Amino acid sequence: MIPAQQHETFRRCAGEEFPPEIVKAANDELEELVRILEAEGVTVRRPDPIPQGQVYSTGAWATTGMYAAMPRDAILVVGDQIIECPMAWRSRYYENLAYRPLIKEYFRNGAKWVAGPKPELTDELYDLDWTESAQGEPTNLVVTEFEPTFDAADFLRFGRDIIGQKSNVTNEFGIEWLRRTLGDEYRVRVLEFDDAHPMHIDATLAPLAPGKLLINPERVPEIPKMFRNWEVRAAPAPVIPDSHPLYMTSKWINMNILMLDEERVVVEAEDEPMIKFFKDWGFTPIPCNFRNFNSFGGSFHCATLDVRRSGSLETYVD
Ligand code: DAV
Repeated sequence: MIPAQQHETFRRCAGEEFPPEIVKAANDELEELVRILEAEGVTVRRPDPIPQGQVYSTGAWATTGMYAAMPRDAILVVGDQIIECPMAWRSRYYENLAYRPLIKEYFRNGAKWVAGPKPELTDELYDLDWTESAQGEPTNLVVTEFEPTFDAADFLRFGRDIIGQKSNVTNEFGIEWLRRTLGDEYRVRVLEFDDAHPMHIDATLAPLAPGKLLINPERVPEIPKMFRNWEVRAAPAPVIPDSHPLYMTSKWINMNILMLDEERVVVEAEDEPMIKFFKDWGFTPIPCNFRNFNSFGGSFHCATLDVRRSGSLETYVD
């Protein structure tokens, strides 16, 4: 995930405030994204800021918050259900509250609203002796099976099929909780990729349209059988320079695009190879500056959460 040349920065700055000039630049980019989405006919709703600097504690531990910039991580929307995720990071314990005013409103208008079991996040949830797994060995994950945890961004929705992965924030317990909560109408299926530090599936696979899948060529050496009837193409290599700060993500955040429908795709404005790639494939790329936002660990998919799309529930994969 975090590029090697940024590890030192992460160690030095973890727990500190993000540099204000990058926050400001990222905010400007977010406003640009809102303008673009609205111009394309999307209804955009924003969360309410919640204080992040205040210390909070469950008794077992105490921390401050991180941010509420990535609705895709905290909230999972499947059909008419809104699911608040039991997230594994202590610094993200209250992130859901930023979305509560919106969720209450959606609930009043008919949505179903459920929340994962509130996790304890005690030391038993974390493998405190975690080490990098050896080449060719199964990936060591930092979360244990102490209690269910997952981030919504470890799941992608393909109609009836919800495709997810185990990661450093999503355990089997959490996946099973989600499977039973969604019930028989959905199939929750788990895939494994070549990713030494999995956290979120949305820089590994991206469904673009029925039958069209974008994959990360480094992490998906073999196309999963369920996509055998799909046209699958590898994302072009990222062009983010080494000098650009990426606090919580790999450069593959370049493939964290947002599909508005089966043709229109929001793409980072400086990512010329990606813009060309989509044009060549018959899509309509819509460029938006987002590189400063990328520094915080996400791009267009992470920064948004589509709560309402038209269409019916269908089966797309084998
Ligand atoms: O490099 O795979 C993606 C994070 C998106 N929420 C990565 C991190």
